[in-house]
Amino acid sequence: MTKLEQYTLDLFNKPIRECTDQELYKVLLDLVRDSSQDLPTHEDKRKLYYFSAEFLIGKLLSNNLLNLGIYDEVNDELIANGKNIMDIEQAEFEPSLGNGGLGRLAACFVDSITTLGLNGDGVGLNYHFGLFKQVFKENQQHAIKDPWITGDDWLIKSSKTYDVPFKDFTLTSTLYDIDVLGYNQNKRNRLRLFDLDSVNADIIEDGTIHFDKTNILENLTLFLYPDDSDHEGELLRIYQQYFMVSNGAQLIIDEAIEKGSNLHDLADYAVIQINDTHPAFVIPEMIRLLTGRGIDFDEAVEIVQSMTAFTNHTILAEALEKWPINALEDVIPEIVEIIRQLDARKKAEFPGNTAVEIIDVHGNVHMANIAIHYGFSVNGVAALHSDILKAETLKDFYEIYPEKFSNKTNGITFRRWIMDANKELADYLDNLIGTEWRNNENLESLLDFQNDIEVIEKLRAIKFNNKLRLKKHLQDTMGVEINEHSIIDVQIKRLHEYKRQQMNAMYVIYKYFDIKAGNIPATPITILFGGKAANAYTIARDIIHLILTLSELIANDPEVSPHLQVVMVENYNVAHAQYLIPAADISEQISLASKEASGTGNMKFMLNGALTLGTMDGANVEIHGLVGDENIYTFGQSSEYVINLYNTGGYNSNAFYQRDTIKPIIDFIVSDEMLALGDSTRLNRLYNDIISKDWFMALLDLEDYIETKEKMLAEYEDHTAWTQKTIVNIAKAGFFSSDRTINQYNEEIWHLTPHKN
Ligand code: 7GP
Repeated sequence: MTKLEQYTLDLFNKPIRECTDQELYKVLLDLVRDSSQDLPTHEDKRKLYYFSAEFLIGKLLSNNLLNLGIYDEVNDELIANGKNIMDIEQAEFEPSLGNGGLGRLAACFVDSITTLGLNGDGVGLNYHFGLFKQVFKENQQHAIKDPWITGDDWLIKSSKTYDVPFKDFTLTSTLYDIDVLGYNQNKRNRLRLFDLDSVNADIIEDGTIHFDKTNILENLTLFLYPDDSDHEGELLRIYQQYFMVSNGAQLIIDEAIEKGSNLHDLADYAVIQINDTHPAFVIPEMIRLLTGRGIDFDEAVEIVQSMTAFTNHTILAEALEKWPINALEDVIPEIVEIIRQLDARKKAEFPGNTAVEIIDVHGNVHMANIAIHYGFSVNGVAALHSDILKAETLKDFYEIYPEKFSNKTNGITFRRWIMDANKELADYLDNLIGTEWRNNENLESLLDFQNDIEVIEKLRAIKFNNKLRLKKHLQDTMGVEINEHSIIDVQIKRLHEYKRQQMNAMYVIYKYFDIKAGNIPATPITILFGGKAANAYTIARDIIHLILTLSELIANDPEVSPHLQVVMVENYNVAHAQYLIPAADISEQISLASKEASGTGNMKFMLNGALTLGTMDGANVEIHGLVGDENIYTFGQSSEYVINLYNTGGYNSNAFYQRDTIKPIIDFIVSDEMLALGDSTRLNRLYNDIISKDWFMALLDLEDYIETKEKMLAEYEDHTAWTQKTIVNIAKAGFFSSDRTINQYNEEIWHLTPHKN
């Protein structure tokens, strides 16, 4: 009897063939969890703790089967019994423990850390509802709760628990672990997610989510990043951050002592990577814990400094966290005391240098500044971003500590983003270039096939199959019908003005006019959007409304709809991405230059044979460098130009709006046709914002964007030449493996010894 048969029988007392997908999901969950638990965790002295408020891990079933090396075996057996993993995996709820790029990066990183045989755990929080679930009603985004903890999930309750002291009470944590498996690795790591036992899901939903944010005892781990636009939300976030780091720091000390540390040598046992500023309180917290255990303050500062490294993920001012010191006083007064001391030291060391002070004259505590002064490493996430940090955002720090700064260009795990998401392509690559790429991510020998007609045809066929797969997925999940013979153009990412979904929507209007004028595209075009807007971010929700309204308008227009379709995928998440990316022809990476720190979707599309339509921003710059001008479509003003425009205040959107090429497009947003379908307040607000502010300069690049996209669509018609470009993109994607990124972190920052199997 096979293992699968045995498990099925034990759980449901019937053969595989007679089980429902839901039942088989439980069987496989048990089987995989048991197999994972059989793998030992690392025992080495030195360990990495990757602290992150987010881990956007996605569904784990097929990924874990893949990493255990039993995917094919299990799937063959299921197929022989009339079942398959794809259907079974529908029963799994996706943990929504992240907002976007930063959280997904953390998920790719823990996969690579384990795959490379490094001793490293993720440390975070176990949010009960994660991020909200997005639903569309009347062409608007509504937010509802997204329960994912069902009992049939990957959480394993541990016996570890810690006390976390706040001003008015002490909270006792519960720790849940999720096993992190590496690809063909015989040791596992873990995600350590701290939680409370007392969570009370008493919430009100009326299109948005309300709950008692002051009831910390019951609500601390209820949601990820609750709206912090009010004071109570702000306090809740401080509670969450401190709860996360205090637990994490206590765990580090515990584990180090177990391995023989005397705490003076703690930095030999542990290195902490803090994923943006959310975990930056770990620095004062670790100092508090060490001094509480008899180490003097100076030495504690030195120890913590030598074991803490910081990554910055954005230059957007609103994301560089600063907390009013009064708010901190209300929650964690002991930590404020330590922060004051840390601040005083730096004020004495750098008198008058207000740009680098931790507590500013308004009484705000700058979290990044704590991390930079009191850590040993600061890195950006793509070459351009790291340069901007040095030259602009963190210039004053760079002058003081040039040796701390480095770049670590982001990466993506190939296990999820090709082996799992695009099996057909992965298997075909095995045939062409052998299976070694699965271990070393080197795909360059694919270039030998650039002129091979058979290969070109096969790659086109795979793309078509992925379009069919996407079509079925959208039918099943949204009841939407797309044309599998169309060009698939995809923009999926959080909704933000700097990412410029509004510019893509402006293109849609341009194309709508063009088709109305009788210019029928040679191949129909499907433009897919996906992404959530923070519920308090009004303009972003207005942009969603614009896209959904355009989608409806075009769908209702028989003249245009056979040639152009616009779909906004509801509740975009990792699972949707795994269908969308392999099916895409065009990868929209159109942020305003200088604003997208890196992007990682851009890498996933490239790896799956889509061509980038992008600005010279973030990692697009490195993609351009690797594939060459002929194999990418770039447009728009440079980051230097844009930074200068901001510095001089020289951008005037209204001057662009007045152009004959632009005015009709923008006016259409508030046309009678649109107002008949859409909400006048939302559309007018957006229109007025664009013509008077346009803070992220969509109009600056609009003409160039339209022209470049048109050129791209025209060139798609030469299918051979297009596919040859996709071959170059796939072949050059190896650089963007997160294994490469993690090797760099390890060699230059963490210094752990890799275990080879
Ligand atoms: C994102 C950046 O916007 C994106 O460009 C980058 O690829 C990603 O991090 C991973 O480095 N930032 C966030 O998701 C975020 O929340 C605020 O930043 C702290």
